[in-house]
Amino acid sequence: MMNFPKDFIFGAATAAYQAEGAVKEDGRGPCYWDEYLEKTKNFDPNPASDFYHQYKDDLALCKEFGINGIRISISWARILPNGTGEINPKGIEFYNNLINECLANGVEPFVTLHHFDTPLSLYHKGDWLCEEMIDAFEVFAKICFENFGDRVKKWVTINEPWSLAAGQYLIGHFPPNIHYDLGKAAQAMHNMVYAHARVVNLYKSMNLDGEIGIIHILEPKFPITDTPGNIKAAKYEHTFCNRFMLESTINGEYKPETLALVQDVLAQNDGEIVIRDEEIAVMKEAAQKIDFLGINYYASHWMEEYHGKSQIVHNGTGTKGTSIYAIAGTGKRVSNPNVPTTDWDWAIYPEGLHFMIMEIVNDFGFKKPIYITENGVGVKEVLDNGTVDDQARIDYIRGHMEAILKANEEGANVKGYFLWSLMDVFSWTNGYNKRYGLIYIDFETQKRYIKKSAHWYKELAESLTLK
Ligand code: BGP
Repeated sequence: MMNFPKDFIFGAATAAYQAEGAVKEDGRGPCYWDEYLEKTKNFDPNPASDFYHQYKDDLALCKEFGINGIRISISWARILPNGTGEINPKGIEFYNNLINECLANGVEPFVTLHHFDTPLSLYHKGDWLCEEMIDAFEVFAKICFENFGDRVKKWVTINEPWSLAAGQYLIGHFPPNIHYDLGKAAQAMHNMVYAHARVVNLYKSMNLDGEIGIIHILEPKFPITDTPGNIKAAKYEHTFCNRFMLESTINGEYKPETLALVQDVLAQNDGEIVIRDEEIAVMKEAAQKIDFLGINYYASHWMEEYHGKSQIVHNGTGTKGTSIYAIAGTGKRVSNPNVPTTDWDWAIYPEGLHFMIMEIVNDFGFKKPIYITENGVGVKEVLDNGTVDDQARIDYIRGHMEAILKANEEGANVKGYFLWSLMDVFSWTNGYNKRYGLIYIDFETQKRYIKKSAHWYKELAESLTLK
């Protein structure tokens, strides 16, 4: 039996594009996913979970089920339809109402400014690879702070720089669908952390009464067996995906050995990265000023040495065993026969979350609060008698909660957990059959149904005890 601190946040997460729908309503401008999905017809992101219209009901459910925190993100294109320029008053009105509704229900909003949804005009100018984007992001952030900063006390600058950069320039399943361009991926990652830093410094200069941080996806990499080649592959992946981001955020600069390793990977992939001294100065200032770190954790990876060309096959259908991920200059992800996986080949390994938290606490000496801002399991589910018996989700959450409580006992300061996701939502590259929610959505009727896990979560939140 383990106890949670009294003020622990039992939260659930959403993101604007994945939950709201209403992509053409009330003056919202386009984001790049709209253009891409209209063209490819892969999935229809509209009305997603219809959160734009049903947020009041969803927040009432949060209250009913003991959920005292919610991650929402602000759709940049709802506030600034062209990415820059004129403000859309209807966008401001929507988020004012949404934030007020959160507070009225006793649900603390953790608000993300960028969750994968760059406005179309800025995307076409180069997205995170162009300076104009970074300047525009700062302007957008200021508008949000000015309009919502009196009530929002927890801000997140950017969600998962690594996943976004990898999706756009390495895996290629996010627009602009570029494959194996590690140079662009690394540059975008660095630019995002620099943009984050500018926004942290801006926020702190505004003397608002709140806290600000960034969210990183952190998936540890372990050698599949302890051969020197496998150990090196794990170290390379871990450094490129995790350390590169953690050092830039927590220390405000890259260690020489980290930079050397990243440069080595880039050299083997005809890529390069530009990091300016003035950017590092801004990042160092922000590193002192950030209030918390958000960790998204879903899976761990086991690595094998690899000397071939880069090759990635994304399992977007839930057909178990179809993923391939091998990168020239780093290594290949392989499955660990002792660790269960989801239908999407994501290894279920709570120890990996504990491992990453402790690395941050012990290696980085990070003693500020940590929030687990996403964690959850994607499952194919069907409604049965008005509910879903999602025992697998309960087991998944319990395992990860145990890992968190163990980390806290060992000196970490994890202050909250946000299940991905509050309700079933649109999944960027998987559509609608990969369900994560505590609340089941019938996407035809948009009716909500309570899953078994929601009842379990309520009991946990109310008792503060993990039995
Ligand atoms: C994270 C994203 C979320 C969400 C989640 C699940 O990386 O921040 O937006 O999508 O992963 O991923 P997926 O929907 O691909 O299963």
